[in-house]
Amino acid sequence: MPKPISKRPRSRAALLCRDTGAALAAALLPLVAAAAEPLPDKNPPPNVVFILADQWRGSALGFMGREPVLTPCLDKLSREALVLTRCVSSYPVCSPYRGMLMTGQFPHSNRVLANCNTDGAKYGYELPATARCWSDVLKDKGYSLGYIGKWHLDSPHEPYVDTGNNSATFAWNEWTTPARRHGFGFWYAYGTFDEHLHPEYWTTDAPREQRTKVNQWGPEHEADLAIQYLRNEGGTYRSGQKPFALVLSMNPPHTPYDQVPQKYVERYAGKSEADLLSTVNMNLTYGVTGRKLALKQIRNYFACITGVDEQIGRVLAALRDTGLEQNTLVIFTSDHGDCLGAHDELTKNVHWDESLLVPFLARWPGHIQPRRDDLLLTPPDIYPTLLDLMGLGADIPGSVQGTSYASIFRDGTGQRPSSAWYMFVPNGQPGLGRRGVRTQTHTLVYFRDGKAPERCEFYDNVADPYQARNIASAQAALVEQLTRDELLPWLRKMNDPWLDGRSPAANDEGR
Ligand SMILES: [Ca+2]
Repeated sequence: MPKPISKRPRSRAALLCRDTGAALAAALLPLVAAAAEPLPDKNPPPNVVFILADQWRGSALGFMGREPVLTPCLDKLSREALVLTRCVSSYPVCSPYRGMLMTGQFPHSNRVLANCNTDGAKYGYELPATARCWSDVLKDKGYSLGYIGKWHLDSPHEPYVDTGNNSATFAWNEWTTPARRHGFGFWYAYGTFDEHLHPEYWTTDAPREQRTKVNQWGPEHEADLAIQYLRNEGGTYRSGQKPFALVLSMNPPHTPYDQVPQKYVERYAGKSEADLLSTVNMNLTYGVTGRKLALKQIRNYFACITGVDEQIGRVLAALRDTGLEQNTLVIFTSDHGDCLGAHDELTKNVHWDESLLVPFLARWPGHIQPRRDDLLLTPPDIYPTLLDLMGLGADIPGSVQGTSYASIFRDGTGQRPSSAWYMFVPNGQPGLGRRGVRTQTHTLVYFRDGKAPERCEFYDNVADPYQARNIASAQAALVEQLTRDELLPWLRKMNDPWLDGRSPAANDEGR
């Protein structure tokens, strides 16, 4: 309901009193009243800046005090934001995470069951053009939408685009047709492409054959563009009359880690590799191969993170300088982490915390109480939580399967999940792979390949923070309980074909 018009001059005067002094306000009051100029809504729709990194593990944040990584800009943001200390990626690899982020659905429902590439294309793994993404909702609500950076939600098709990571027989990168951009009117993006010092983009109007090739570190280039989008000089990037949502999707700290400006590597001068890995028990959780990889990569991994942190700082400064800070919801997170050799795992897409847990910070002054919270947020929850926070709860479509935790975001109140789910699906075998749960204290994972007997791993993450001792046999009763009370309800909720095959221990319950 609009407020009575007669009250508006008084509130304008009140504002002026605060900003410029009572005398000036009094002098201007008749003028303001006579003009009857419409005032901005008391609760104008918020803008959104969603910053997504790739392969940034949840422990690699300076303010968390767990790894000696330098993230001064996020350290500052953490004091102004809600920080989720146990945010779970659930299916910790690129396209499945991104599919869930955009649709609010589980992978079995949104058709992004594995990475988008030539193999995945055989099974139709890509974001459907018909999906109702949160960006589609915002577009219908009158938002201007911009997407900068990595998208990775389209299958490559022949003839493959001629980029460095596509060959004649196998491809990753693909152009996103305008019809598949889900409301993003400003487009400066690519599918997936890992030459970080020489990135390539398709612009809004560019055809498939025309890429913009850049000789600048990707995150820095993309931050430059994001800042221009925020400033919007001459209305070049978006409608100045509309609220906006901007996604800034930066590929680093994705491999190859050595493609990073040297100035960020130099921030770690004087520290040995052993210093940089000092918070990790190398003997307990690293095999020979893993230890070698970790020692080789850790400096550059941290350098990538520090460089991206600096770009985030630049974007946040531009938000402040343009006066947009107060009414902009800022989110920073990552699609998954990286084991980087821990547990002898070379990379991601596994159940270990280094792969599974991601950073998550959300800032909206006056609307989200800055604090730390151990909410077990999973990717399908982001869409409904975002819209609910923005006052658009009634516009969340029925297709969304995640849960809104807007009330927990605001002030910590509300019902919480007792676990987060975990999944890996081999291409074309939706009932196989791995399924599990991460609770506040434990990790439970089942492995099924259709050949060897099914097996299970179980970790006490409190007594054993490096997840080094599988206690599935010793704690069989607890495994059974968690399977029955946590894992199976998740699998039923997502109608997982895993349930049709050979069962986890307690799968007969409830059937
Ligand atoms: Ca990724």
